[in-house]
This record gives sequence, C-alpha cells and structure tokens, in this order.
Amino acid sequence: MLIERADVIVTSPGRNFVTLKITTDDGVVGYGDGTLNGRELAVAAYLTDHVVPLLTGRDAHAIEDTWQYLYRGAYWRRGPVTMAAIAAVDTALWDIKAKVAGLPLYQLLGGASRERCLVYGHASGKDIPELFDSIRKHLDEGFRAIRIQTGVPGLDSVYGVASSAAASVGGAGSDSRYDYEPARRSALPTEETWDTRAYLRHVPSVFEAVRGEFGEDIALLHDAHHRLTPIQAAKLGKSLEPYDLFWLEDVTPAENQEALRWVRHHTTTPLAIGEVFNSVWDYQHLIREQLIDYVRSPVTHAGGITSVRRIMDYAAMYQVKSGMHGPTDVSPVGLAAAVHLGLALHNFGIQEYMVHSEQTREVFGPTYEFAGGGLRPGEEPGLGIHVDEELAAQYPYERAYLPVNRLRDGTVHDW
Ligand code: KDG
Ligand code: MG
Repeated sequence: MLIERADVIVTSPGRNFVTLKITTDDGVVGYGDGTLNGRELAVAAYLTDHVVPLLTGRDAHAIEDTWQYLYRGAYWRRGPVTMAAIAAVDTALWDIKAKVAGLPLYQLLGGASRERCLVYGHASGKDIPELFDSIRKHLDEGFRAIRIQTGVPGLDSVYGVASSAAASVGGAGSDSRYDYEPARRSALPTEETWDTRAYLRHVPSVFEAVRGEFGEDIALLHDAHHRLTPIQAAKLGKSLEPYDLFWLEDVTPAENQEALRWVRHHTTTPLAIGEVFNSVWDYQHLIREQLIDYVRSPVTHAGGITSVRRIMDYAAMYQVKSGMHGPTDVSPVGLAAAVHLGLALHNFGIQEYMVHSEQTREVFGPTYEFAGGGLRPGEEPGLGIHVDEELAAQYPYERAYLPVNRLRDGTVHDW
C-alpha cells in the first residue's frame, strides 16, 4: 500500500491548527496533527515544501522507516518545527495502519492497560472566589484532577488565568473556556508584567485555601511556566509540600536541565517538565538521574506516536510516568493520538485536557469520550477522527501570537 498523496490543511475554527492528511493508493486516509502554537505556518511550509514531496510513493506501512528517513535523512535534527512535522506524518501513518487492520489504534500499541486515561482540567480565577467557582464547575463536570492557576495581587493579568469569570469555569461541556491565545487576532503579542517574589508569596496561600475548601482527595497540579531560578523553584516546591500536589510543572527554563537537580535536592513535590521538549535526547539525563516524575511531551510536538512511545519506554525503567501536554493548541487529532497511546502505555500518569471549542470539535469530529474523570478513545478503526474539510476551509488562518512576559522594569522574562 503506497502513499498516493499528502495534503496540508490549515484551519482556524477559533484558533489555528495544522493537519496533515495522507491518502494511500487504496484510498485509505489518515490524519496527523502538526500544530505549533504561534508558528503554525512554519510547520505547514516545512511539510508542504520539504516533506510532502518525499512521501509520495513510499510504503504507507513502513512507519519506523519513514520516521528515521525524515529524522536522520534531513541531517538537521530535532527542533519544534521539524518534530511537529514528523509527528504529523507519523500519526497519520498510524491512523492508516489501524484503519487497515480494522482496529482502534490503541490495540496496535499493545491494547488497553486501563479503562480510561485520567485527565486534569484547568481551573483558574483572578482571585480565590473566582477560582473556587471554577474548581466547583470542574468537579461538577466530573474532573478528579485539576490544575490551579490564579491571579497574583499587584499583577494585572497572569498567563494561564482566564480573563473573565465566565471563561474560568469552562469545563468538559462548556465553550466559555480559556485557551492560550489571549492575543489572538491581534497584530502583535500581548505583553504581561511579572513579579516572581509576589508570585512566590501568593501561591502557597492559594493552595492552603483550596485544600481547606475542597479537602484532600482532588489531585491538584500547578504550572510555574519556566519562570523561576533553581533556588526559587526549590523554595516553591518546599512551600507547597503540605498541599500534596500531583505535580509542579515547568519550574525552571527547560534549556538547562541541571537546574532540576537543585530543585530535586530540596523538595519532595513531584516535578513535571517537557512540553517544549521534542525528542528523547531532551530527557536523557532527567530520566536516568530521576530528576523528574512526569514527561510532558505530547505526540504532536515530539515526533509522533513512534517517538513518544520511545521516550515513555525509556522513562518506564525509572518509574517516570507520562503527563502529556493537552492544551487547546494540540488539535483533537493530536489529543486522540495521545489518548490511544496513553490507554496502552503501562507507565501512563495523567493526560492534560483542555476542552476544544464547539467549532473545533465540529471541524475534527473526535470520537474520544470524557467520563468518570477520564478520556477513552472511540472503538472505531484508527484514531477516531472525522475531519470536515469543507467546514475547515471556511476558517482561514489568522495570525495569532502567544504573549510575551516582562519584569516590572521591562526586562523580557521566561514565561
Ligand atoms: O502553546 C503553549 C501552550 O500550550 C502552553 O503554554 C500551555 O503551559 C501550558 C500547559 O501546560 O498547557
Ligand atoms: Mg505548561
């Protein structure tokens, strides 16, 4: 079965997505997600100009060989654009293979290791009452694990915190959700102001209030978004120990992996990192030296199912679990792939789940289902995705940026 054609679909049903559609000479179609938030057209061009011409005529079943051909063959390895493009190809080929086999994809990955994949939703609020409303809404909808982000006194806006009370309560059934495009549809990125000391003073009091109101059972998570120095991160981890976090995410900038060693020596709060990583090499020392507890790489940004499974098999030797990135900028195609893989992985930990908008769901037609605090892929052959291309064409790309973070004195800061 040969690949007959590959088409790149760029659509913006509320936010931008890049999807690769591969069609075989037998007419089997597979989809893969290559969305890279704020840099979508770079992946689309990489695919169209450099990858699609290589795919035509290749054996659609030769997934590993195609992965290696695109990765090693290019000479220029890794990087988010390349790895998102490879992910799109890899996922589409797995979709095809599973459709040809007549099986839901997770069956080809070893079968189900559990009934469903535990997910965490995003609760946020400008202040504690708004945050509590958001947590209650998530609990009512069935979430059992919740990420907590709040405004910080003295700062106008904080990334990851819904800009209105209505948006902060959005959960599985709602469209009034916050997503990571606060600057969407504007010509330039929004700029936010950051103050690390104010943040470090505030966060423990938020977790104390949440545990006081909602008890010990809910799994609580928090994302520090790469903003801290190692010693600040160590301090935060220590100060949150009484609140028993499921994880503390991205405490330090991801480039310097040595930083995690310092954090680890000071705190028993579990650590997650890797949403900006894109290969197993980024985790080589972190996993072997057991400096982290959860791997954040999603299928979409780390070279697809083939390579995320490789990372997770390595991680399994060290009891490190998956915690795949699942914001709204990972499309339903990428999320479906993550849920199939997560269902099969023995060392699955948790899946991030930000609910896509109604418009997005209409375009991609995902069949995964949220129930009992978890996601389960559909049982139909393949990924369980039904792209409505005519509808997709009605939503042309619109340039949109993630925000930029500055300290009070104007210095550009990590975010
Ligand atoms: O595109 C970037 C967002 O997906 C990212 O900032 C979201 O940190 C994030 C998360 O944990 O979902
Ligand atoms: Mg994050």
